[in-house]
Amino acid sequence: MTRVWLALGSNLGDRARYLEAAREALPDAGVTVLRASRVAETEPVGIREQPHFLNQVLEVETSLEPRPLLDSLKQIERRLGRTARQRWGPREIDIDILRYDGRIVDEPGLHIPHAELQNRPFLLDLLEDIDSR
Ligand code: PH2
Ligand code: MG
Ligand code: MG
Repeated sequence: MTRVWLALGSNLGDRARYLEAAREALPDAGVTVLRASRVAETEPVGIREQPHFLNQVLEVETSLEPRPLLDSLKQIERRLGRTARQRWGPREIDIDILRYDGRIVDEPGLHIPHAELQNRPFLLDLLEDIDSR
């Protein structure tokens, strides 16, 4: 089992419900949620003209390797009805891998630690928040 940190994000539709649905879908994908941060409303980064996000960070445990984990997370996004495809644009639900144990992965479409982690203070904030849980 490996300790992994995920970020959930939503800025379309019933944002809180999308985060909840993502949390509920993880166990069937072989991902156990150990701790969840608070849910934060955050200003959009990258493309600023879009609705505010709800973001949350999860500490999870899984036996999936990074690539199969990524595939499973994308499958959950699709199943929950993610339609938006624009890079950094609005989306119903986004599930990103922030950290995978201490592993560094740099492959097409898969960068761990998450490439934007240091540019999104709210993610660092939520990672810290988890430790108070
Ligand atoms: N995700 C993005 C682009 N911009 N901004 C905030 N506040 N939160 C996000 O999760 C986010 C974003 C692309 O994944
Ligand atoms: Mg993202
Ligand atoms: Mg993503």
